[in-house]
Formats: sequence, C-alpha cells, structure tokens
Amino acid sequence: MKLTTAQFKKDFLSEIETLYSTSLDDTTTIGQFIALGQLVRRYNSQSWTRTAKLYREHHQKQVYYFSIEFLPGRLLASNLLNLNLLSIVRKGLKELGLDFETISRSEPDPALGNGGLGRLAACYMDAMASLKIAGNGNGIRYRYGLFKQVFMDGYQVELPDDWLHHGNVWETRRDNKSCIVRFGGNVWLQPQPDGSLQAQYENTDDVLAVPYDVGIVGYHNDITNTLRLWSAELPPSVTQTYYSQAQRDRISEISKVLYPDDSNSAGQQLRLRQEYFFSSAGVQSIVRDFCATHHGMRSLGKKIAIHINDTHPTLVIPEMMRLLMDEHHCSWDVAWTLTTQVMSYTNHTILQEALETWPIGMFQGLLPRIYQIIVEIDRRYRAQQTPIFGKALVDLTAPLGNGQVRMAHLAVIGSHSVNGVAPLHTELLKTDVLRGLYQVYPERFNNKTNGIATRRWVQLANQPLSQLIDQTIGSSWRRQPDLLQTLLPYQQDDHFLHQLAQVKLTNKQALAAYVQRTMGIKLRTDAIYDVQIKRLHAYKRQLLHVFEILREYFVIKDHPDQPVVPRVHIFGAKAAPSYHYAKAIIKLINVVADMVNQDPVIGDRLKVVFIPNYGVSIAELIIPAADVSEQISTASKEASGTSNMKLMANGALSLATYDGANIDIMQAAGAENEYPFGLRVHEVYDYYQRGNYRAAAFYNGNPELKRILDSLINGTIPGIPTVGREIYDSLIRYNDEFFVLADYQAYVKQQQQISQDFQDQPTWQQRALANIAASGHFAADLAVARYADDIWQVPHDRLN
Ligand code: 26M
Repeated sequence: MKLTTAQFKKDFLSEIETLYSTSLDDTTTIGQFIALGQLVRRYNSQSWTRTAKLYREHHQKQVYYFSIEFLPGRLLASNLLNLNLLSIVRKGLKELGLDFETISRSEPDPALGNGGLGRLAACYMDAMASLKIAGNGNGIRYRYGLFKQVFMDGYQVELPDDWLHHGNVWETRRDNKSCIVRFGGNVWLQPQPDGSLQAQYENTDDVLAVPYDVGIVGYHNDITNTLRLWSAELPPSVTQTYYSQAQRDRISEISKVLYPDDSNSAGQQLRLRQEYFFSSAGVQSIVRDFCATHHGMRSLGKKIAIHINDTHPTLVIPEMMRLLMDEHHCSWDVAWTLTTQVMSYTNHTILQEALETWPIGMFQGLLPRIYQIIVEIDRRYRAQQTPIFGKALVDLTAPLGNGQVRMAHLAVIGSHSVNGVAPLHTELLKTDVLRGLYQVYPERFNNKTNGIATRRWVQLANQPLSQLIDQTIGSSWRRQPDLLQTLLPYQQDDHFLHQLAQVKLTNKQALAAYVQRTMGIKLRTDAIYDVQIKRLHAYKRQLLHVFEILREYFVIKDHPDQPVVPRVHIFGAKAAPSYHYAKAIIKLINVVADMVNQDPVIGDRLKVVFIPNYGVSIAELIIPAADVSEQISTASKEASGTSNMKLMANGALSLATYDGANIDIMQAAGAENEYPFGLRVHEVYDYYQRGNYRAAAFYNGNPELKRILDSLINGTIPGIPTVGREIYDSLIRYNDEFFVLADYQAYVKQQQQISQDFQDQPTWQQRALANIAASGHFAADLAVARYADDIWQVPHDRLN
C-alpha cells in the first residue's frame, strides 16, 4: 500500500491519542506496540474484507488447513514486510524518537505449537496467502501456549506462558460464527415419517466454540487470508440455566493449554476433547459457509479441500460424514464420496509411540455418534477389502483393532491423498509404518518435501544478508527464492565472499550481545558457531553433540598449549515436561556448559551456551549467526526436519546424518558443501532385523569414547551422580536405542574436518554460499504450490 512517512507519523500519534488519551512520551513500549498493531490492522482492513469478497465472487475453491498447532512467531514485522511498509514505519518511528526493533521485541510470541509441525503450519499459511490461494487455517486458541522454560540449578523448570496478558491485537472475535460442539450423552437414530433416520441426543455436554480470526497477509499482493482459532466457552444460557463449577471447568479446560508433547501420544481424554472440539467447530463452519453460497451438497468436493496436519484433526472425517448425513440428509454413499474427495492427510512421524490411538471405551463414551460412524466406516472397509486382500491384512489396517481407534488408519481410509514430508520419509511410510495401507491404496501415497517461509527466515531474520543479496543479484529473489541460484557464480568473487563473512560476523555479534546480556557469558565472534536447535529428544541425539564437546574439552585439558580452532556450541531445546530422559540430557548439557565455561585452562577457546526458552523469536536470532547446523538424528527417525533448511538458507553448513530432508539438502547444495556421516537407514534396519547391535563393543573398542562415557559416572563431570548414571545406563545397560555410539567415530571425524576447514575462510564462505544459493529449493511457496497442484487442486499465482 502507499503511505508517506509523514502520514504514518500522523496516524500513529492519533492512534496513541485515541487509545490512551495521552501523549507519546507518556506510553510504555508495549502500549506503543499495541497502537502500532492497531494501526497496521487498520491499514490492512480493506484488504482483508476485499479478499473474502474476491474469493466469494470468483467461487474460488477454499483450502482449510486443520492443525492442532500453529506457531506463527511475532506478526508485527512480518505483516509490515508483506504490506511493504517496513521501511516507512522504521523511518517514521525513528523520527518520533522510537526504535522499531525495541517495539517489535515487546510483542508476545504466540507459542501455540511445540515445534516442527506447528511451525510448518505457520510457514504454509504465509505461503498460501502469498500465492493467492484461498487458504484458511483452523486450530485452537490456547489460553496458555507452550510453557516458558527456565533453568534452575541446570534443570528445566516450566512456567506458564500467559501470552494473552495484554490481549492480542491481531485477532478478531466473531461471535456470530460460533457453533455448538457436543460431547458425551446418549444418541439414537429415530425413524422419521419419511422413512429417514434422525439422530437424537440426550444428556450431552455442550460447548460453545467461539472463533478468533487472525489475518494472514500475503506478500505484496493485497491478499489477506484467515487463520481461525477456536476458544471453548459456556453455551448461551437458553439451553441450560445452571452450570456447576465442575461443568464450567470442564468446558474452559478444552482451550486452556497446549499439550507440551511432540513425540508421544498422550492418550488422555482432554486431548481427545481438544481434537474433536476444533475439528467439529471447523467442519461445522465450513459446511455452514458452503450452504450459504451453494444449493445442495453436490459441488462440495469441487469447492472445498480440507487438509489434515498429522492425525490430530482426523475426526474431521467422521464429523463431515455426520453433518452430511444427519443434518443434510445425504446417503452414506454420497456422503462418503464427498468426504474422501475433500480430505487429504500429511503424516509427520514414523515413531511408533507418536501414532495416535484411542481406547474404544473412552472414545465411545465421549463421542457416541462419531463412534457409530467409525464403526460403520470400519465395517464397510472390512467388507470391501477382505475379498481382495484377505483377513490378515485387513485386520492389520482397519480403523478399529485391538480395542483401539487407530487415527492414522482412519485418516488414510477417509482421504484421497496421504503424503510424507521428505522422500525418505515417504518411502518409509510405504514400506514400514503404513505398509499395509499402501498395499490397499498405492495411488493415494505421495511425497511433499517440507519448505520454509524464506520471508521470515531470511528477509526478516537476516537483514544484513538480504541486503547483500539485493546488492548482488537484485531483489527479485524476495518473491522468487529459486533465483538465489544466481548467486552461485559469486563463489569466484573474493569481494563478495568477504562481504558474506562480514554479514556472518555482524550476526554473531548480535547473538553474542544477547548471550552476554541474558546469560552473562562472553563469546568470541571469531569462533565456529556450532548450533543445534530443536526439541530435546533421544532420537535427535543432542547427546552425541555433548560427547563432541567433552572430547574437545579433554583435548584442551590434555594439551593446554596446543592451538585449537575456537568453538561455541549453541543449544536451544525444550523437553516435554514428562519426558524424564530428555530432562536428564538438559541437565547434563547445563552441567557440562558450567564445567567448560568456568575452566580457566579452557578460557575462551571453547564455550557452551544453552539458550533457555527456545522458540521462534530466539531462532530468528540464532540461525543467522550459525556456521554449523547440527542435524544428527538416527537415520530413519526424523521425518524431515525444517531447522536444517532455515540454517542452510542462512549460510550454515550441515553436519548431518542420512535422514529426512538432510539427504535432499545434500543433493541440492552438493555433498561437498556439507558434512554427512553415520549409519544409513538400511544399516539401522539391519541392526533391528538381526538384533546384533552391541553398544558395549563400541564403548570397549574406543578408549576416547570410553573416557567420555566414564566421565558421566566417575565424578569427572561434577554434580550428576543420578543423571550421569541414567544416561550411562541407557547406552551401556540398555544398549543405546538410537545408535549414538555406533555413529560417534564418524561424527567426530567430520567435526575435526570442520575445525580444519573453517580456517580457510574463503573456501568456507564459498560453501556457505552454495547452501544459500540452493536453499530456494526448500521455499514454502514451492512446497505449497505442489500441494495446490497435486492434492488440493486449487489455482495459485505463478511463482515468477
Ligand atoms: C500428539 C498427541 C498428544 C500430544 C501431542 C502430540 C503431538 C504434537 C505435536 C505429536 C507430534 C507433534 O509434532 C510432531 C512434529 O513436530 N513432527 C515434526 O514435523 C516436522 C514438520 O513436518 C518435521 O520436519 C519433523 O521431522 C517432525 O519431527
């Protein structure tokens, strides 16, 4: 939009005046943020209204992205970037004596997600708006987001994240779009005079679902899509006059807090209530909108696509069946055809413990009508497929089995498309996790490699790099990230490589200043910044990284006068509060950090910083400063990874196993520009099959490794008698479930190579550039365009 600096200043001061009835110098930073947010909303309000109208008038097919998590990060800067107002606002505020960055940092970071899954959903919302796809998000407005992490005595302590304390400037509550979601009670099918059956309910627990809409601004295209987050409230009192305190609590509980687990199926009833709550509310509002503009249901499959982000929203399938049959009088067959036309499903994990199942007893009690429908889906599936595939395979793949509702099976059976998030991951779905269903529906399976919002992760997070790229190849890459490829010839340009190194230095200085200010640790900016940022999980093997730190520590202690290449090891990671082992590793990292950082012999040659409360905003600070990207999961366990993509786009070299999208990154940027190592998937699977993995053999066969492991239990690392023993036992007594010891040697070898290579800065920067230049492959815009073409079948803007 068009706006002069003078007009902006006038508008901002008037916004302050209207909101606070006082002058600018009498406001707080958060107050200034709220005023600025309101103003941005006002600037964008026409676009939001117009977009809805545009889609309606063009009868555009709507995509609804259902996700139990959205992790958008702060929205002020990204909205201004997309509205092309960032520099005007920056300048205007400066002229008013204010600093944009300071104001921006006061915005709460909505942590309505755990990690990769929720962040991916947010990147895809941004991409859909930028591609002019009629894309809608559908999720839960958690009153408390993911816990705030603090360390006390090196242990993780969780504090509530009261992100709505000052309200949320970006949301609009829409009472007129509320709907009722039913739980529990009894249901029966009542024959009607016309011969049809009508579902009748009694003694249900009704919950009012109230939507809060957030505008998702497209990049320089006057499009604003909607992210709809549902909040649970008491229904209006016409239906019931009295609610006991227990009933009130049970209702408000539903959208009170995000489950902090990202790798385990919690199996708790509240989780199931959350899942049905936003699935039902979302489908009801979709069908309601559809009916307002269409006659009958016939064209539903042509006008609507519903995407199921992991199994958590799978109940959209039986909920759609329920609405079509019970409310819109479709036959089973018509309803089923429409439902499967509309639905598609993305799987995000092959970890067995993360595959959701619900005990039938619990499920039936909570969702009796939905359960009836699943029983019928199961019956028909068995009847149809048994003659073709036999009873054994059908038992294995049916929606119901072993007394459980199997959500992934229901998702595959009720969708027309199932995708994994990296080529390897999709192969493993076909051959392992969903093998049986792949036999039944081979044509449904496809791959969609993950992508990231380059706008946030490069343009906003790394402005020095973005400016350098602009100066070098012009600014079209900002709209078309694949143009980053044209940077590759500058590998031969010494001046450019020098500037690239300067950019990295600037970003390291910013991170070092943050670490100094918040943790009191002084970091050299000429060290290798070696970064591992992701949830804490045994399969992600932060432990392997710790072993490298201990190795480096012993090298210096043994040979204090030998020169070493200085390193800073940076961690960011939250552990699920109930994940005891992950918390033990957090304690270990913190204790090792203290030991290393305080040792005068070590000095500034080796530092370890575990930055607390890792999340989107801290990632934006760390990623641009990274030299090395640790992507060291056990081969086969990481579905894709996305921090690997964000780090490469910012010029970090990957130290990576042959897992998830690491493989594709190596292919795109050239393996010679990364540090691959470790077991391949087939080797991991061979160990499983033969049962011949012996961790102790690696321990006994490698004195350096033995010394490191022994240091966990012999007092060398102080203050971890229990934690050290637990970790040691997990490796030696319980045979190292994730093959840390098997990969140790190869990992260390690459780490040593890194230390050597880093000293040749021009060559290092050439390789950093190869990563930046190849990162356009992993732009969310490209990934979402493929979803649009292959799965949703919706039109989108061309990417050039
Ligand atoms: C399930 C049940 C109960 C409570 C929580 C959950 C749950 C929540 C989040 C389970 C899994 C959740 O997220 C999984 C996840 O983040 N997977 C990651 O998805 C990324 C995007 O596709 C991939 O890049 C990562 O490899 C994958 O681990």
